[in-house]
Amino acid sequence: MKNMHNNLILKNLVINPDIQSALINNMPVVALESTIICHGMPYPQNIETAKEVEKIVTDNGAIPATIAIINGRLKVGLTSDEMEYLAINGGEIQKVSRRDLPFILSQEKDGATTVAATMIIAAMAKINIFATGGIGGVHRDINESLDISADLQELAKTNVAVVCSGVKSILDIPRTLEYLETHGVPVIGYRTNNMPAFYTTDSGSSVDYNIGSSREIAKAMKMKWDMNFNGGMVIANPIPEKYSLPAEEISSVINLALDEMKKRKIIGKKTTPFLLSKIAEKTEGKSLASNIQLIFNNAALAAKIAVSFTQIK
Ligand code: PSU
Ligand code: MN
Repeated sequence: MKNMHNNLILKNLVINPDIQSALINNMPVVALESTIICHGMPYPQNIETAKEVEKIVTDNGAIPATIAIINGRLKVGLTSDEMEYLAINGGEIQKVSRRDLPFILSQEKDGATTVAATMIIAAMAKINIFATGGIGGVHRDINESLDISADLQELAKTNVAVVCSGVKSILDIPRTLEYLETHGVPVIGYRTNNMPAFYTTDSGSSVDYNIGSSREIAKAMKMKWDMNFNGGMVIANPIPEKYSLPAEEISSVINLALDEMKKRKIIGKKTTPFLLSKIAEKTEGKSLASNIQLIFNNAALAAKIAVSFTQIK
């Protein structure tokens, strides 16, 4: 079994040579996801953002590794043609989480990887830091839908730390935090006690630990994994104040989007992309501009943590 697994990984995992050599030489690498490109933002902002994010990671001393599935191959590091292809074909590309991976591979399809799937592939490549915008979570209608993102389960078992701007208030933030606690996933606030809510800096809930430096975060990651505790960490990095949106405005827009989702009976993996695009539409692009800025901010922090992690490893 073990050999089969290794062969499968060798055959299907394609790591860009620069990234591979960086990993072998203990140089810092930051994983980046592709659902955000295909289903999180419209074209051309998606490609512009994806390229700028890679540049920001580089400027902050780490090597970017955008992850996606192309022709059934798990790609760690995309060519600019591949990135352009994903960005242009956005909605046509399947959104891939843990449950989908075997099918996309066996059918040699393309896939946009969620936080969960990106963590899995990053861990296969031995990358342990990942930057994104927001993670999935417990949905507000949990009692009816039982909708809990597979991202949370992945954080419970896969050893990748995820830098994000918290969880959007399309989700039930207190319940998302309870779920993470149950599964032993710590939530670190970067220079804040407040759990950020994506477009705003304070969701009203608290983080578990307020840590002020990339080095201290890297030390906690190392300690967790040295203790053989499986699973990731959430590093919640609040949106820079000047790009945050007024809390009342965004909350009323989110309520409208949630009502519309109910009316249209949108469920399952369509839920998150639907809500994201409705919010962008209803804020006339203001939410998109904030979304882009917070990802930039997360990419920079993830790169700094990756650098610190290689220094103490
Ligand atoms: N939240 C965002 N933007 C996103 C996503 C979440 O603010 O683009 C994407 C991420 O890829 C995340 C996925 O992993 O949605 C979660 O989807 P679901 O809720 O279906 O698990
Ligand atoms: Mn879901």
